Amino acid sequence: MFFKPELPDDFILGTATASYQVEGAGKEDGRTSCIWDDFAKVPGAVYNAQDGSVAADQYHRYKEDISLMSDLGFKYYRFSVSWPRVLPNGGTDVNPKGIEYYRNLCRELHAKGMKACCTIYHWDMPSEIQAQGGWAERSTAYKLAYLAKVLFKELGDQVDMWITINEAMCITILGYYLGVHAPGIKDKDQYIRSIHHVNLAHGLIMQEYRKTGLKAPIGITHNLETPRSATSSPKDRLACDHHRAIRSEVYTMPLFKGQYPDYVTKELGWVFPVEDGDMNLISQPIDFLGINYYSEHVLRWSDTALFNAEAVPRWEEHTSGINWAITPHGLLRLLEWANTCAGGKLPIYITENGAACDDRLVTDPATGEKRVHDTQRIRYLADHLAICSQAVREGIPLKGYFCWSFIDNYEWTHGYTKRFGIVYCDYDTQERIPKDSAYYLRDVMAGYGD
Ligand code: PNW
Repeated sequence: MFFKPELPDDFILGTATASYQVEGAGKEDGRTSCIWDDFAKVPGAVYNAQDGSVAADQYHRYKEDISLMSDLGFKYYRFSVSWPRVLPNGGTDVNPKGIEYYRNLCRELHAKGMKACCTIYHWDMPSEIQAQGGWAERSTAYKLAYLAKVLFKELGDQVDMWITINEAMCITILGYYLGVHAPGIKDKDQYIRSIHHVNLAHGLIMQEYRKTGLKAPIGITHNLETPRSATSSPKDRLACDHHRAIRSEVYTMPLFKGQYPDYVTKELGWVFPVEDGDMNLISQPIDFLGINYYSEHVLRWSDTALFNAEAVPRWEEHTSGINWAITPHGLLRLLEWANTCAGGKLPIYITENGAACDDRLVTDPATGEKRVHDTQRIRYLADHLAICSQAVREGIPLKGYFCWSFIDNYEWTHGYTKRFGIVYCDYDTQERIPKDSAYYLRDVMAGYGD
């Protein structure tokens, strides 16, 4: 038994994917390799060395996918652009086939009465740009801004909503400090530099965009973390504050205040490679803030743990696929915090939320239909949508929600073993099978869902 989420009539419900995770066609029509193609080849980096060369084959099946989205009732599709498909080898020559693909995708969405939400950077950096230093180098920010300029020119008449960059935290911490995501670097100096260069890239893209006079809203998506303290002790609370400064505020404070957090610059003594004018570029007004949310951390102080914060045992149910705690109320706390940071008036979208579950494909004995009864995911989505309606009631300018993901896809280091889709992908046949959660969202979008 679920409650129907009470959402305003103009509240957007969409669904999301990212280029490397769904497109496939890794070597087709001029696309060259990206850092995830390379990382997948590093022994032990990715489950079974799986890569995105085929994935859910959306490059060839976008019409079928959009038709399914539209049948379910979605009005928005969030996708991302593959940098090496549009600019092979990370150069400056535009690949017409790459542009054609994204124009066709947008046209197909519009033909179905849907809107296109385009993320410019969702992690698939051309290998050549990494070879020149990747995000540790300032020049990379200018190279991404060049890609953005190309996209504004070539797709500006088609895209209804732009997102500059997806999850700076994952790009920097996972990619350059912990080394668990591409490019697999573990280097504190490169990590600190990468933070500033990703922030700068966002600012440069914003500057390019405002020059074009295009009117579609543009924003950035962060996976912000506001951990909850395990106890009420000041020390444990401090550990959470520190964690939040490192995981969230090194991105949000430059964006909203034009400065880096004191804890990081003064107490930790990190020196960001800031040049004159950078902070003004980074803090230009945006049209909305995108937030990706999966789970809330609970932390306590530790003298020995990284940044003095360590996780504690949890009581909540965990998702069956990836073992992340299910914490819908954490989303409300996060929205309240983010809304305060953003000044209280900036539209906010949840640009990703969803669950990896242990999905089983079954055949319905009565009808012979293939089905996936993903009850846990339905509950997860329903509980988070209920929080969205509560946030709206509290006056938070939350304008929409994109579920992650439309279809099962390449889950980075986990390869194809983790399924986040509301649509099941049979990777042997590329058959799409809507899971029960897809029918649940269909009912919500039709005005029911209870
Ligand atoms: C986000 N972590 O990634 C991404 O935006 C998606 O591409 C991804 O599929 C989705 O969340 C689900 O994971 C993350 O290890 C990947 O903390 C890893 C982490 C967080 C977010």
